[in-house]
Amino acid sequence: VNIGVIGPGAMGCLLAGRLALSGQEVILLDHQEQRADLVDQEGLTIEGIKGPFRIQVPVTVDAQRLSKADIILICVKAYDSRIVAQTMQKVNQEATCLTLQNGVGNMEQLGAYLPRRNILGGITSHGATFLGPGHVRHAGEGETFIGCGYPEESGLEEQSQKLEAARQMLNQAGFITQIVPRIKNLIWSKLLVNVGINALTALTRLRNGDLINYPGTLSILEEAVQEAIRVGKNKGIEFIFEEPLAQVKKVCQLTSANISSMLQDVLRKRRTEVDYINGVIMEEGARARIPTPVNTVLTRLVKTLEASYDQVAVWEAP
Ligand code: KPL
Repeated sequence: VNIGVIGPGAMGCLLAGRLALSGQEVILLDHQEQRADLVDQEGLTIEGIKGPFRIQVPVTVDAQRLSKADIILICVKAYDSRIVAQTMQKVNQEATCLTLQNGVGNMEQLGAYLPRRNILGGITSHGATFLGPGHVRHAGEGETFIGCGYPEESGLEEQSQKLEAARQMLNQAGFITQIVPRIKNLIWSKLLVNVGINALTALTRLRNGDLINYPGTLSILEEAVQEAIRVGKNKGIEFIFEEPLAQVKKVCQLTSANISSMLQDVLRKRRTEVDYINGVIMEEGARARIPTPVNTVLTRLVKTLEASYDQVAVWEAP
């Protein structure tokens, strides 16, 4: 199969690198010409698990080069999903589109522009840290689950063919992947993890594991996740973990040395995905009249942090 990966961030580079290393045909789409040229010439460097290795992958800013792709992996930040969907609408509507992005709302954005029968959703708990253009550290291994984004839009046979092709592609690259019938429950289950960890690490600059070592962050994490559980249950979400809060704490332990993706964004003074994580709980909570004070505060603080990147006051003790 001919694979397109959109977004040369930590996950995009990791996936493109490992897919290419396993002998599959991959092309990586970037939107920054200079960076694309650099990585196209120098290749991808992947450290950490199974690394370090360097692998040549074609990188382009020309979306047309994905017009023949059979499958496209969407690895941009959640706030860029719409522009990617609009681009692919012009370039290639036939490809299967797989999103493994963080947050809620990505499948919906893709489904607004692309044939819904082609949209697959998924979650992955592989940890990847961006070290520089084309340079990432594979920080932690985890499971990957995929499922149809819109199971009602196509026949069972078509769905299982698409899912099986995506699973084989990922498995061949060493990302052990399982197929599930309803991906929404998984996306919301992963959302709980990001609700508990991401904003708090971005605000405190702690690593994931430290959040449960301090009573202050531990109780904020617990309250944020409990609000999200209430909002999700009200929407009919069936969380895949028996004890979702215990699972979030387990992920803190399992990824204890990780710098969460939101803290990575803040350290690089980039926009974060808070609107698609804690912001979703805040908004869905307001719609359903479920109070979400903790997620509201977390969202507003992270938005303030983003808005004040260039205005950091440094106070010196007298
Ligand atoms: O998904 C993650 C992220 O950083 O976005 C976790 C699971 C919290 C790992 O760091």
